Amino acid sequence: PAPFAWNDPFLLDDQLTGEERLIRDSAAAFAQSALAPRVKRAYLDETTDPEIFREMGAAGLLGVTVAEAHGGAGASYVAYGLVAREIERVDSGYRSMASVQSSLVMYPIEAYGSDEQRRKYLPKLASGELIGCFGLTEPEAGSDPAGMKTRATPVSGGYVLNGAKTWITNAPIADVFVVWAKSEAHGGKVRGFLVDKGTKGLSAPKIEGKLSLRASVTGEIVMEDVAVPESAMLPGAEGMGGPFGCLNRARYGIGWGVMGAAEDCWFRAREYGLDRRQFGRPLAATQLYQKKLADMQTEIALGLQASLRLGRLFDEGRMAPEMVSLVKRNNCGKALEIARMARDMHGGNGISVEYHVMRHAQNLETVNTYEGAHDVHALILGRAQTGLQAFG
Ligand code: TGC
Ligand code: FAD
Repeated sequence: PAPFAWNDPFLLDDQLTGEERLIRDSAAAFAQSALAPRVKRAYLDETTDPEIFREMGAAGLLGVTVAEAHGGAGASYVAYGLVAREIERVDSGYRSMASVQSSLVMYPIEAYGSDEQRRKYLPKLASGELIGCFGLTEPEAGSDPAGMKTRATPVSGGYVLNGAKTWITNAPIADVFVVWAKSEAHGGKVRGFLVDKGTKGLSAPKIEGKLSLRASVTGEIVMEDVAVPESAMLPGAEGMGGPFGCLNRARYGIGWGVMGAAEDCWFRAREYGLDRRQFGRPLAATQLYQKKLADMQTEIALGLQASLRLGRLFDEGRMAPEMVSLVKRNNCGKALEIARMARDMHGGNGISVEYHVMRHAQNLETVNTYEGAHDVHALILGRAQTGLQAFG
């Protein structure tokens, strides 16, 4: 029989191309050298250093799948997933910052934008000189974003935007806001607008007091008679397919990312159990402890294989959104269970920021909710197999 690699049971590494391994290794080096040393302080103080975007840009980690001609890295969806995994191994908030920039801001500009919009924004978003955010959720429209109230009213030469978005990653530090609104000039269909910081009537107050994802800043977007030119509208997207097209990419990256956070919890729980002795032997020598480690190993190995398969399907142009729901939902749910378990296995130490596992568990509460809550993805999958819509 072949030897068993306990920390890579299905030899994931073997299934990657040389380029994917290089990108993975450079993301890992960046995450461990630039992000890991900052995370405890950032989490405790609830601060986000905007400089991180420029550092990620310099490391080539923004816009991984965006074409080189548009300023991105032109790499595969698998490479993008591997980057998300390495960043989230440190903190889900850092992965959030990167995935919003790449999948929710650069992607729609590349996929739906005009040449002028691509030239104006993409190179600077790739370098991290500009920070982007994505405004879909509203105070009264979360799981049901089609219920949004934000309106675009046509005026001479452009539109006036009115409405409020909430729970928006990066908003308080953003330079460019991708905002989704119902356009009166398009029969009430949802259209995307690129709004620059400093536009009159636009503000983005920070949401204080989060107990999760504290290293990533979150805010509102308030729009009071915000006038934008016609050229601010994304020409290539009309209807909810526009924002959902972006969400497919971000959700896919989250599927990989949460496995990074889960692996960090698993490896830490294993180490802790080997070092910590009670009743005259290592905790890791007990049956219950080993069962928990086996559960973690199993779910992570399966979750990574699912992510890899989905990434390959993305790269072949064969992704169906339901596949993304299946992987986003399952990987988030399993990662959250694993992080809570790792917290328990660390005993009292598990509640300290020094041991990292409770920070991951708190973060994963958000990740399990945003980009489609766990149960909402169940309803998407339920609809796909019964033909019956259970949302309403
Ligand atoms: P439904 O009637 O199913 O569809 C309406 C239109 O949208 C199209 N569509 C999709 N297109 C592409 N990809 C998808 N995944 C799509 N899902 C739907 C669909 O074809 C249809 O098009 P058309 O042309 O026929 O009109 O939609 P619904 O209104 O019934 O929606 C139900 C549901 C549950 C699927 C949807 O609303 C949903 O996914 N809710 C979850 C909301 C969500 O994910 N919000 C995320 C906000 S962004 C965020 O959280 C960022 S955090 C990032 C970070 O910090 O990392
Ligand atoms: P609700 O929709 O009110 O759901 C509450 C609960 O009800 C959930 O458990 C849900 O599963 C359940 N539920 C809802 N509908 C049904 C149903 N039909 N049947 C059964 N159960 C149901 N949004 C953005 O647009 N951009 C961002 O950058 C962004 N970043 C975020 C960052 C953070 C830190 C957080 C917390 C959120 C962020 N979000 C962002 C918002 C996020 O996408 C929403 O919180 C999420 O979609 C859920 O919406 P909601 O909070 O309104 O919950």
